[in-house]
Amino acid sequence: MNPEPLVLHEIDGPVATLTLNRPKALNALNPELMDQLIGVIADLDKNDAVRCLVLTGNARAFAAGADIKAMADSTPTQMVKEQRFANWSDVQRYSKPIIAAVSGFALGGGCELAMLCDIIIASETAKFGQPEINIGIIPGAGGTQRLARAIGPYRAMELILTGNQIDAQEAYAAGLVNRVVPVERYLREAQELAAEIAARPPIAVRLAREAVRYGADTTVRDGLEIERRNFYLLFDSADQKEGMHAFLEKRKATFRGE
Ligand code: DAK
Repeated sequence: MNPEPLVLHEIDGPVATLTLNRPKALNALNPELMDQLIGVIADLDKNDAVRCLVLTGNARAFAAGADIKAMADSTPTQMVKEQRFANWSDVQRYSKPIIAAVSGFALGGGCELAMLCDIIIASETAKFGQPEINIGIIPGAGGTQRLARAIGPYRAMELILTGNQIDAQEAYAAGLVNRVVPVERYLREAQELAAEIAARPPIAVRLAREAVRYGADTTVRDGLEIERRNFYLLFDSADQKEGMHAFLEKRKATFRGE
């Protein structure tokens, strides 16, 4: 019998929900789980019917970080040979937006995984932090960079040097999360937002996302260049013609992703 998948997924219309499934280990992110996660994202990317993804854990934990047991006795040579962690950035590589629906712990690699997503919806019980310092390491999947860009270098520095956690409201005030909702609602809220995005023209969604993402990593000047090119490119899409003519004809547009 096959073991239970470490990442479950279900598709509801244009929205796919991916659930990290190691609840007993607070969804600690071991290499097998990350391989499965990237595999599911890559498969869904090829499915044109799916337009937006939601990534979640459970009420107690989104993910409490990379699996400490799996790396405690590792050597640098082993990590190089196995290309350990090399696939983490693939979470961002594919074309569809991903909304993180976070409840409970999002720590270390768990916080970094949430930050690899495009939007973060938090339950009131969510806790974010980069506690790596407490186990003798530093963040390795973007914590020192993405967190500093999201909440500012001073607040990020405090979190990274102390390893302390912040709650959902603090994360919201700092700009790390989009919305904070009651724990009964966080997943539904993310799925509803995903359905809203999924109703938009997919190629425009894709190129808008790409422009925002590239822009976050480059100069304003280069970012503006990418924005302008992507803008021009959209005039080759049927959805642009449909969107603008539907507006002029005072009717609702039907987007086909072409
Ligand atoms: N790894 C492995 N197991 C974990 C875990 C983790 N990160 N977090 C929790 N668990 C396991 C616990 O060992 C425990 O297992 P059993 O003892 O029951 O077998 C079970 O989950 C429940 O945890 P606790 O008993 O500790 O539950 P509590 O409610 O008392 O505490 C806690 C919850 C979240 C405060 C605590 O579990 C905790 O402090 N966990 C560790 C948090 C942490 O230090 N996270 C950072 C890990 S380092 C990179 C990519 C990523 C990374 C690095 C590089 N590259 C791309 C290069 C990421 C690194 C990290 O995330």
